[in-house]
Amino acid sequence: MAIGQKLKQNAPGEIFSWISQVFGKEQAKIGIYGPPNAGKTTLANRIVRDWAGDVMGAASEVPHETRRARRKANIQMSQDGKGLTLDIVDTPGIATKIDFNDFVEEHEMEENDAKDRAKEATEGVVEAIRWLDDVDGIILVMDATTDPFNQVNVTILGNLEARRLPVVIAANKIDLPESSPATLKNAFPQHPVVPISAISGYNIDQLYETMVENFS
Ligand SMILES: Nc1nc2c(ncn2[C@@H]2O[C@H](COP(=O)(O)OP(=O)(O)OP(=O)(O)O)[C@@H](O)[C@H]2O)c(=O)[nH]1
Ligand SMILES: [Mg+2]
Repeated sequence: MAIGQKLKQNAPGEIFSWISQVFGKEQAKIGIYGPPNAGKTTLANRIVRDWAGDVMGAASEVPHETRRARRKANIQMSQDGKGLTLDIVDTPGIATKIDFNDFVEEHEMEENDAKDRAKEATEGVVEAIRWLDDVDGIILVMDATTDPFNQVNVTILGNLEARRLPVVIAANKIDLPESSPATLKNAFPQHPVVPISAISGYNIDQLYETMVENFS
């Protein structure tokens, strides 16, 4: 089909995305999802630093550090001559139970701070789920030292499969001796699983390659 013909058939909003595809600069809005503390923000920071020299947000060993979704637009990624322009959305950790007592007992927080954090974390879960309506693909970050068949992973994956959203699973924290990326690969053979260490950057190029392959 001639270019003029194609342009005439499309609404103006679609033209940019079509031109982008023709010239190999695809555009995708990618949500980084997963349970609290899996390393989502650490990974988002690495992607944003590697490709835009910027930072996304604070990472912390206390769960529910990210309680509002954060977005960085126009991250230009290229791998093996293929280009992809990403909007990255770092989402709050999705949990099935949020109890302020856990912050008091396990992280020595003041009761009022813990209650505020629990309330914001609950709102964060709702916000993360809402963002599913507005993304083109997902990086699902799992902690490779924990059981992959937890309720959060299984629920998120079920939701993504129903929406037919492409997903890449990042099996994170493989720098830790107790990690088992093979367990994650065996658990989810229907999806690409890339073992990484977001903190050290180990195998991160493999993740970028898999992102370009699956999200282009
Ligand atoms: N050993 C190791 N620790 C990691 C790695 N990635 C992240 N962490 C640590 O795990 C903790 C949680 O990291 P975050 O990036 O805040 O995790 P998150 O998924 O964004 O957490 P929430 O925002 O609370 O949902 C921090 O202490 C990080 O330093 C990794 O690859 N290896
Ligand atoms: Mg976070």
